[in-house]
Amino acid sequence: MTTIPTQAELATLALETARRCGVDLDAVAGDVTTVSPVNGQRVASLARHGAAGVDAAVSRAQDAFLAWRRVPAPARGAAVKRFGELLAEHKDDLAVLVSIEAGKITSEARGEIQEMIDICDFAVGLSRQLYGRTMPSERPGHRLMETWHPLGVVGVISAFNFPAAVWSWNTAIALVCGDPVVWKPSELTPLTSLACHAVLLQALAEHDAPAGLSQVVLGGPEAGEALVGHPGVALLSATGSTRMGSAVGPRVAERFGRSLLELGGNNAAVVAPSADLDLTVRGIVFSAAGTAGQRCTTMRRVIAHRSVADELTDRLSAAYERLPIGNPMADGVLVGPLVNRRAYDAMAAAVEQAQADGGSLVAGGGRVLEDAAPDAFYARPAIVRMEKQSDVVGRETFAPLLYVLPYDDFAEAIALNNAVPQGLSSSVFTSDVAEAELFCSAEGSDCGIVNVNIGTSGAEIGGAFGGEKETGGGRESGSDAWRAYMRRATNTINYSGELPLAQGVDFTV
Ligand code: UN1
Repeated sequence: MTTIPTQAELATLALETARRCGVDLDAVAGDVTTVSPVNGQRVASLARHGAAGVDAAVSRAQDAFLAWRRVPAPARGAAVKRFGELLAEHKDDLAVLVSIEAGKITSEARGEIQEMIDICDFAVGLSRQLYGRTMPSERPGHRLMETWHPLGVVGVISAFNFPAAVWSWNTAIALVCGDPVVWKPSELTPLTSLACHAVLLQALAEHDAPAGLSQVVLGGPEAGEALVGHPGVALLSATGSTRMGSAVGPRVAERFGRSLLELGGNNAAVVAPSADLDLTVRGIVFSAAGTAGQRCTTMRRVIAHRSVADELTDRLSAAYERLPIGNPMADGVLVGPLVNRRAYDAMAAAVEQAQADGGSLVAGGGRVLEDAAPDAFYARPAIVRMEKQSDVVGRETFAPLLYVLPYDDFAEAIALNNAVPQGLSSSVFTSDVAEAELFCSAEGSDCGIVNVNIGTSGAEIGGAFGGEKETGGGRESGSDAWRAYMRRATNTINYSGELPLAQGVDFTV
């Protein structure tokens, strides 16, 4: 058991760390109290910029756009390169803030900052590779090509669980694409956002970027709604619950804006009889219990062949027994707190419902460290054996709660994997090449992320990140996700001195 830091210890550490990253705390002081999930106590009191703040920020960003879109993309990349260097210098500080505000263990908090450094590297390379295509024209003496141009202001709404990295995926790419960013971070993680932003501002200032190119607006739903509805926001990138996404998507579509939605997941692993169980157990435990079950990619379901389901469950339960739970910043701890009481209550209610549906709780569940941290919510990661995929299994409970379901043939396993409303991430553990290929095929998993012999979480930034169905369909981060941040112009250039019309149309006057 580890000692839980006191209110004064954590608050002092958070404020000193934020200051070291360049945050002007006086400028953001206010009366909205933020709390650390580590001890459930006050960290800071900060301002709320709200809807009026959004208006002002978007209008500054629109001005910045006019200047930034004229800066050559590789020069924009140079500013992002500097951002990556400064992130590396501040890696430990930013990770401390992520731990304090999101409750992540140090290794995962550092991983989140590394993910930011990685996306900067990616974006710098991308700044020289914003390729358009050329196509053969059907007309003589004509050239047909496409050019990608900066799009406009990008609004980013991010969630508490990746308080830094998700913004950076959007921002690093948006900046090289020539777009300003207005960020509405989670209300639960304001200091992390302010610190990340202060580091970016330093990089931008060193590269003479226009004022207002990157802004943070602190606030609650009213600020989020203002950003979503603002006609000056060309692309709205939102990460959060499916409920939030179903409000955001239509609202942006109504004004013909673009949205990029990264919503809930209900990620499963199929475990076949030929799976290497040592590797499988390690893969599942990281994806299901890591980050205290609070990633959108967290594994929430295991669909195990009936012949291995008992042994797998026993081995998972034994591993769960050994999971050190406690102060996320202490050495050796692997499971930190849930974000708040609501998250714990949702987990407890889901465990109860699953049992009422015929499931049996075989590991974990329940609260720990209640005496040491009465205002914080540390939960024992839980495993529930289920015979059937009932409604509660189809819902995303944002907590370390893993359902284990049996299957008899592989087609049934694929059907179970796909039989939920969400479509973010999925895995198959197998040594059978045909099963692995089938799972990855058009008839296989319907998710945006489909893995073999690795868990559902912890994706690298180089691939496009996102999922289908209720996950929202957006793609962020690597591959060609940058295209969402630019507009495409198709150019037909006539150097023939004649005017032949396409499709052989004759229009001679
Ligand atoms: C999220 O939980 O919103 O693949 C993002 C992962 C991380 C990103 C998660 N790279 O788990």
